[in-house]
Amino acid sequence: MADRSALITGVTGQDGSYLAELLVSKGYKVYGLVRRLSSPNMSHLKGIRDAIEILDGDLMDQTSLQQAVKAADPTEIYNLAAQSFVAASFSQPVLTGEVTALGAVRMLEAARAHAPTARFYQAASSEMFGHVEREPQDELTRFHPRSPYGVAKVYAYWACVNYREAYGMFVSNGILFNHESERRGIEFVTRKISDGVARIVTGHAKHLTLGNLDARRDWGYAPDYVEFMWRTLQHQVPDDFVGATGESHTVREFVAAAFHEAGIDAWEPFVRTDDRFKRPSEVYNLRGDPSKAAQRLGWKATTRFDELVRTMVRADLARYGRT
Ligand code: F7E
Repeated sequence: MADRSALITGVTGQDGSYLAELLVSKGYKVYGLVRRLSSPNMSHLKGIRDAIEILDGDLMDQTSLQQAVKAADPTEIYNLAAQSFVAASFSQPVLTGEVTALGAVRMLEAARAHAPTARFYQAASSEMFGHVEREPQDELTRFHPRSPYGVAKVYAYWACVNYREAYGMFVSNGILFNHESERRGIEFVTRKISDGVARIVTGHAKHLTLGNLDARRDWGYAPDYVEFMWRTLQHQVPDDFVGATGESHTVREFVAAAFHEAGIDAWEPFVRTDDRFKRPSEVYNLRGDPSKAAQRLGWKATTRFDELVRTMVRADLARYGRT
């Protein structure tokens, strides 16, 4: 039996699937918590489906979480599951609070009852900084969330700090800035752009319709960030760390780079904007300072912006049959 085992919530998503691959490659016994759906979506796990064990459970349901933690008896827990789409959190604020905020507390409670010595990673988010007071943002920057999602992540963040202080549990927050990949959900802006460019170039669409093109984000590559998560739990003591590239770009720059990668420099005629894709309160500017993670965890984002855009556009072009 493997002496290291991990339970991952959100294992079917972008981060969960990359993390599961990383931990399997390191010899962990990996358990993935999966919410029952009438049409299960395990596509990101296809390469490792036989190497991991799936457990049924839902962050809304305390009993299922307790049973999952008991069954896995993990040495590490990664809480990656959430209602993670910021735009949807405005139309479903209560659900977002239930899953993203209270779901984390339910996982902490399950861990406290059944695996109190397990190391616990919480997927905190740069959305907690929201209306930023200074740039770049680090572990000491004040939180000012701008969406129900950001508010829920702040609640979960402080719940984790509280379980560390109150019960002495090994609980760490990874405050990750945006991280993308060819596995990113199609509703997030980077993937919407890479997919949209591929559709236009292959004749499947005429336009790409977006919201605020001036928003700035610190975009990294998701496989780098699951390495960050693992390193966070290998640190001697539980602590909170920012994970970021330290570089920011506008949505407009992402659009230009993506069209350029597909051979189009005059991209403006192909892009429209619509208020439908704008948010009631926007986060305009995010750029992280990953110095603490560099010093204490020896972590650095290796994939830069141009390479990220290239990887995503090429993957979507290939999906539409263009190599
Ligand atoms: O938006 C703007 C939008 O939805 C990025 C999640 O993983 O990262 C992600 O949150 C920016 C925003 O990600 C469209 O207004 C313009 O300013 O890709 P996004 P996000 O909201 O930054 C953080 C770290 C998380 O924790 C979250 O879970 O792009 N934008 N036009 C658009 N965004 C979308 N989705 N669609 C548009 O058409």
